[in-house]
Amino acid sequence: MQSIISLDEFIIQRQKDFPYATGELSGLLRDIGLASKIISREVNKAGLVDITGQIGTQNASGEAVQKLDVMADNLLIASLQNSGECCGIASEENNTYVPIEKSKNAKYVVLFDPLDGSSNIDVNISIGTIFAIYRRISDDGACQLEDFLQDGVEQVAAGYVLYGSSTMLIYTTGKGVNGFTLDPSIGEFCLSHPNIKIPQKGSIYSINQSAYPSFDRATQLFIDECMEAGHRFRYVGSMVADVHRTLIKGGIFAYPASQKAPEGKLRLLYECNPLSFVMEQAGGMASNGKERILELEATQLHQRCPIYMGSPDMVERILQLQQEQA
Ligand code: P6P
Repeated sequence: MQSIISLDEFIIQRQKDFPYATGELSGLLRDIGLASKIISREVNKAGLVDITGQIGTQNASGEAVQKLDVMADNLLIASLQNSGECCGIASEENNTYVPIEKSKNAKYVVLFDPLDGSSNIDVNISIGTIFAIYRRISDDGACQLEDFLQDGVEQVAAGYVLYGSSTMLIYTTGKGVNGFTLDPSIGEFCLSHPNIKIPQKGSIYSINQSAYPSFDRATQLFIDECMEAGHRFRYVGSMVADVHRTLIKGGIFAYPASQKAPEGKLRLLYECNPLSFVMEQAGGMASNGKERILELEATQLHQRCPIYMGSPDMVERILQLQQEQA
């Protein structure tokens, strides 16, 4: 039987990569993995709402039926609170950060989008959880806003879970990117995509082309070139799904600025930074059209930024066009 390496085994094996690691980061990754398994179970039965009950009602066991993104948020918070390794969290579902009192002196903070693309659940399109882990910079005691407003280059780990035809967890700790597929029959994430590397060139472009008229000239020229080159157009409308396809097959995913969204739509801290960390660790690039995403200054928890990410050849071309049009 081919040897199965579970996420837990892999994390413990790789802990040796961090000589001073005290196992706290490993514990956090395991906690996120656990929460993801439960979210996967709930997402996969979302279509059975008649059996599980309408949102806001009580299900057969008398539990309140929650919106899945609220459920995912609560699950991740509960899992991270139990871990004892996290002193605070920030998420798309909470206006401000949430200190964790019982582990207020812990070393790490976690930011996440608990269920990105959740509007796609009703039509059974893949959705995802995105997470970023930082070492706190404030002194011991309750975490501070500064712990969350760090540049993307300071991330100690980041990744995503894709709830698709299978559930996959992909993460990096700065030493490459590895992907794990959930085997529901044993309830384990198993190493399925070791050392993921994005193709240098790509022939798939993923941008909401319906917004073409409101894009800047450089982006319009880039889209024109993609069409002239005969590139394939793929756009799921779920960032984790579009970025994962880009990572595996090559190409470019972009959510540019537009007249309607001058700063773009996607959030820097818990969407763009973690996915850019993964993309760069897989040999790709991620930019806002002028600067590296991971070096953008964070001033607000929910700030947005334009993003172009994927195969270096394609990202470098849009950067060249931006420079020419500046
Ligand atoms: P649009 C989903 O709502 C999301 O936040 C991302 O997952 C996705 O990439 C983007 O919005 C899609 O936005 O404007 O193209 O529908």
